[in-house]
Amino acid sequence: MRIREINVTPVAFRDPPLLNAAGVHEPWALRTVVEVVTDEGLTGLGETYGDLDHLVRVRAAAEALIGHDVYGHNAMYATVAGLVGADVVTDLHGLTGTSSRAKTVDRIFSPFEVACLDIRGKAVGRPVVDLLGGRVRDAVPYSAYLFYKWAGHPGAPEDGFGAALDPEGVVEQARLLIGRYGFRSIKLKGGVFPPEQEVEAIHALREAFPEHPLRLDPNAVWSVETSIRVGRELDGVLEYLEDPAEGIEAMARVAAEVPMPLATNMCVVTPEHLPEAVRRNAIGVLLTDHHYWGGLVRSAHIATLCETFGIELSMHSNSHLGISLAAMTHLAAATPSVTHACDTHTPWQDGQDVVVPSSGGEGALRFVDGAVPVPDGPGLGVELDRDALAIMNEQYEKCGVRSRDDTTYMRSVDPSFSARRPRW
Ligand code: GKR
Ligand code: MG
Repeated sequence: MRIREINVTPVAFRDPPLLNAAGVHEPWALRTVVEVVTDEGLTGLGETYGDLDHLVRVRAAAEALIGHDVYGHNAMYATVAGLVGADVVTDLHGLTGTSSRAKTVDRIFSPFEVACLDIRGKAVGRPVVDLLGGRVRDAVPYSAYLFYKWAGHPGAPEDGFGAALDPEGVVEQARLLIGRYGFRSIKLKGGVFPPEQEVEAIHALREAFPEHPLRLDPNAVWSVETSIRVGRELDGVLEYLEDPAEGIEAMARVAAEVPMPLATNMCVVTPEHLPEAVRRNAIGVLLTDHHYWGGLVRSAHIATLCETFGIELSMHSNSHLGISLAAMTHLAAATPSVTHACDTHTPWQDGQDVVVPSSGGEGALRFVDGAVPVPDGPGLGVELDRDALAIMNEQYEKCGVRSRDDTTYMRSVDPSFSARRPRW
């Protein structure tokens, strides 16, 4: 079955002012929707970043992949790799680690691989999880992903989530998300306020939610010394500490001195990083992410490798829509070593989406007790909502944002803001 056509559509959707170490989310988040159409009339979906330099490369890859066999992932990967030179895609927010040629190839290849798996599942009438080895769980647990945030974007009305700028606000936000989705783990995005204030918020969460595993992620804005101090202070409180310091060497120094495992989606972001991270014992948990680990199959291979070296798995997310949530859910459902609840930004999209479930109406992509039941329809189990896609594409055309840049947006509000690392 060969690829006849590929539609690449950039979209924009509303995003609340979520604070992080790089600045603050802009009012519009970007994604790119990839739709692969075969000569037999089957279609498959993929979702990836919407930043302009990435979009340009995805479009070039889409052209180059016409005519490929949807079962020939190795040939497709080689074609994509052949398009990428020494210049690499960087993320302006800098929260997903360093860029490299390998990571760039993996990022571009990923949505096409997911779309072809969607097609292959539809062709045989089986969900994608079955193409990845079959399910080891029926539902994938996600964590309540908390962010410090303003009540609304400057100059705009308050959004429905309210402000969260102190421990009380953070606990309130946790109650809201847990009340709506039933999450059973909590992650706080840190690196926004001095570490003492974030430690205070974690203690407040522990008091309010004594049974929920907790994580804190300051996106590498702490020095090694600060990371060790905070790690020791939170002994017995955190399930894991995510990216406290920058780079494998610094993480290894912290890991040797703190009681909890360190997790990362910043210092180990391509297979090239694994040997050194293993040799130095830098991490206990890898937050995998099929969007930059080269799709679902390559992510599953990395998971097996991690298992060999005793590294547990969780899953990383950026602002995303339902195609990504479906793909993440199929992957996590087929991966035994994903033993920690995965991250998702879904609650922050507040119902905006480009897909509807294709199987069982309400049955797919719903959160039940904080977990998404694995869609059991063929392929990813989601269908494109063409009206929603057209609206979001129009939003993209009009919104003016072309690449995510949390720092510049933050500086437009607070000119003294600095995203330097380490900050504390
Ligand atoms: O959405 O602001 C955000 C997050 O900070 C995201 O960009 C990170 O990449 O979720 C991510 C993380 O765990 O570091
Ligand atoms: Mg992280």
